[in-house]
Amino acid sequence: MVHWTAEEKALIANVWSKVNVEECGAEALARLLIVYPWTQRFFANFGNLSSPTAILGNPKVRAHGKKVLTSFGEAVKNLDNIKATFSKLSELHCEKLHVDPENFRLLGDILIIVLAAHFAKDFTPTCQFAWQKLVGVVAHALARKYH
Ligand code: HNI
Repeated sequence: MVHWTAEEKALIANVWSKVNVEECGAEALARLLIVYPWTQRFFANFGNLSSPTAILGNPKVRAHGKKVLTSFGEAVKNLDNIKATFSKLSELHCEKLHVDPENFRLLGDILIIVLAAHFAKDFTPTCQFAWQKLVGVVAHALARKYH
């Protein structure tokens, strides 16, 4: 099981307490779809994704980004129990949606970039280390049903 130091927990909690899940979630999902365009194929029913402007202004992308980051927040609240927390979601993404687990890693890295941009002062290398570890554990937990 992953071990979290008290410092890592504090660094994660501090940044999370400042996160606006609607704004950051929308930005993270939009960036994923723009930077890694093949991820668009999972969202064929989201309407117009034909350009960065269209993606950034797409209300379905916004709403889904918020949903995803809100769900990510469950990991923040359950750092010592992430696998169980995402067990059902892993089933959904693996068995129903067939999302390639590599995409969980890509979204994690995108989230790091969004947080670094929004919270530059707080996002020290040590803080990034803790977050990098967190997005890795989340990606692993979501991919679990593939193993
Ligand atoms: Ni994901 C639906 C959480 C990464 C593709 N996803 C969800 C839902 C949650 C969620 C919550 C809604 C479930 C429900 O309706 O019961 N997704 C998460 C989390 C991460 C993540 C916490 C990573 C941190 N999802 C990804 C990635 C992709 C992805 C990387 C594809 C690139 N997710 C989907 C798709 C759906 C989805 C597709 C269904 C969308 C819809 O409503 O049609």
